[in-house]
Amino acid sequence: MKPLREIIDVERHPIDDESYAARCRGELKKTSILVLNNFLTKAALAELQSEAQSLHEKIFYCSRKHNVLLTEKNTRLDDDHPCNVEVVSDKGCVPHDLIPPGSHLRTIYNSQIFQSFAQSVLSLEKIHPYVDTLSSINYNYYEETQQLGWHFDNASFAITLMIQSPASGGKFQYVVGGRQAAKNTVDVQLIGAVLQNQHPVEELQVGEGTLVLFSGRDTLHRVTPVTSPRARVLATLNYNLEKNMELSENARAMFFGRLH
Ligand SMILES: O=C(O)CCC(=O)C(=O)O
Ligand SMILES: [Fe+2]
Repeated sequence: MKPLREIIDVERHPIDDESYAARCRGELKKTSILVLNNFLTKAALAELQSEAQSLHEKIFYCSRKHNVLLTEKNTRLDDDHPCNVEVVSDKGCVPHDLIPPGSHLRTIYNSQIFQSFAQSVLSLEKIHPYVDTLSSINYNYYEETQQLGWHFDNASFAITLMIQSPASGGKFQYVVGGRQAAKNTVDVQLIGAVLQNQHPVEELQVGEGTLVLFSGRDTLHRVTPVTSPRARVLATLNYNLEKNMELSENARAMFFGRLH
């Protein structure tokens, strides 16, 4: 196993330095999204790219329709209400138990330094791994035509690492201000306008090796369809605010095709 300093470019991103973490926290507060370019070293990125390739035959693909809140249809509202409108998501996933034991993703995920950095940036006391065997670290694969429809996450924050960018399409788009989950409020008008392509959206050009951290529960976001044969491959590092959490059985069945 390589040490963390050979996996993360710590000269560019001194994550063990509290003043650097404070700067990142400020950026996240200001823009709702933190983008750290060239977070991975060149060597680690190349190794993760080949690891992702080697797992290709293990990918479980799922395709589904869902509304922006990822909830059952609200029968008290019309079918064309912005919170009931269905969009399509289709992507592939390799779950945690298939990530090789020596993977750099595990080194990052388990690192106290990385976890402390994430906690500091997110202003959280402590973050915890999932206790089920599938959900903590995932590779996500978006092949040509695949996409993620507009949604708010169930988890309050998301940490992703871009492993392979597609040649075209597969853009991460987002709109700030659509929901305040803590207050149980949504901006129906804004969601409706976004769904009808009548609202400007932010678009991120995410290069390979970039770490993105954002408040997915309160930020409407999507991934546009990949339009190149080169797939979009992204690793997600998934933590919880509470200890001993499992991803729901429904979600595991849907995303991984199995429960264990
Ligand atoms: O692929 C991405 O960049 C975002 C993934 C995402 O939004 C999700 O898995 O909920
Ligand atoms: Fe999401």
